[in-house]
Amino acid sequence: MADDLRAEVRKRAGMLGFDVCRFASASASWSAGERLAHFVEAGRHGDMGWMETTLERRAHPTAMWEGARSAIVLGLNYGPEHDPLPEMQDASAGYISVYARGDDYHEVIKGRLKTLAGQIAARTGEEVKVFVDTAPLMEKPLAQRAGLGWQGKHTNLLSRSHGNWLFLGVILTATEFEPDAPEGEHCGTCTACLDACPTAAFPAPFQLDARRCLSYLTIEFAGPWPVEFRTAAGSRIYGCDDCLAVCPWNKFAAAAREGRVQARDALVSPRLADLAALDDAAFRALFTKSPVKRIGRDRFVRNVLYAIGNSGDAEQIPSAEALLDDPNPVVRDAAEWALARLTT
Ligand code: B12
Ligand code: SF4
Ligand code: SF4
Repeated sequence: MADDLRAEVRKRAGMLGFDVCRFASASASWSAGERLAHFVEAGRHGDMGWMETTLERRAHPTAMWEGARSAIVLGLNYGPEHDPLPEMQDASAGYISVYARGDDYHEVIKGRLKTLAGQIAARTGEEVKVFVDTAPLMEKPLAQRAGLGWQGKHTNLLSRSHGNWLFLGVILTATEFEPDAPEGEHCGTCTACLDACPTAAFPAPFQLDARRCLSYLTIEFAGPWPVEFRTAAGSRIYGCDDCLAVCPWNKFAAAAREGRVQARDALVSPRLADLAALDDAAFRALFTKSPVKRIGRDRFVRNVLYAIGNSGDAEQIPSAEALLDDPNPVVRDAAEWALARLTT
């Protein structure tokens, strides 16, 4: 497809607020599908049963949509104003990961992808489909192929120009666009992310065992956690940023331009005692339009109670006591555990 259409797509992507827009083949073969199969066979997806049930379609873009020829991969920078990790020194506050401090990125990105995809379809007359996170498409290997960056030893996609804080979105199209050059790997001998992980979730560089990852445990996993992870979680109550935040490539990162993904004050170092007291309605009100809302009050309060147990702060005891009779058994178990940690 002519270079002028590629340039126009890039320009329109920029106008829609995307920080990067690059092109890749969606039909060329890759090894990512085999690696995904290995990940699932080893059980590393844990309770994310949707990874197993969609395995075949997820393995390659053309397995999901036979007609896919090109991928337009978009990146939206959600960089924080400053290194977020020192916030965890305040043990009476909860730590919400940077990606979840503003509006839900799915909502922010999806509409813009649809707008851009509509414009491309109008120009090419060919079919397009849009993806952000939830569909059975491996977005990171596609982004690497398009040259947005590379999958680091922590398995996330990072970039020489944006560091580690990029949301990804993809448009698949039946049109053949000239691909951009893929990005190579620039981790070298660095192991900062592997060393920083509080739960040793990397069985090897470039591989993650999601079952050990605090992002999985706080967001995806509904049950009571093994004690090993409760203590390792510290004050992390939604997601985890350690492996991203320690990466030396963040020296090239800039703060997010997009206001909707910037942090809301209420979601930076919120008081654990306030969060533990949230009922369903107050939880929904606090997390309106936030991705945190998706996990529901019970799972969130479970996370808050683990953080209370780790706080070493006797003033948190009444918050745990107040939840000993909670209707939810996982919350009750977390309250008992937190209380035992603070009183024995
Ligand atoms: C499932 C999932 C998770 C799971 C599993 C994460 C994972 N690393 O797989 C959990 C819940 C843990 C998770 C956590 C997070 N997630 Co998530 N998640 C996804 C999702 C839906 C699918 C990812 C997937 O396919 N995983 C399966 C594994 C097998 O895939 P993979 O990581 O690409 O695996 C590669 C490597 O393991 C490697 N590999 C395997 N073996 C070997 C061997 C060798 C020798 C080599 C070289 C490589 C290699 O090759 C594989 C294929 O490329 C994507 C959205 C999407 N549809 O793609 C978002 C996505 C990856 N998540 C995202 C984010 C932001 C996060 C968090 C940062 C959120 C947070 N702050 O808490 C954390 C990061 C944790 C981490 N270190 O990965 C972003 C990442 C953006 C980016 N720049 O990379 C995505 C792309 C969503 C989006 N649209 O923006 N996530
Ligand atoms: S997000 Fe946290 S727990 Fe998960 S791999 Fe990275 S550092 Fe480890
Ligand atoms: S911290 Fe080091 S090893 Fe990890 S992704 Fe960044 S450069 Fe690669």
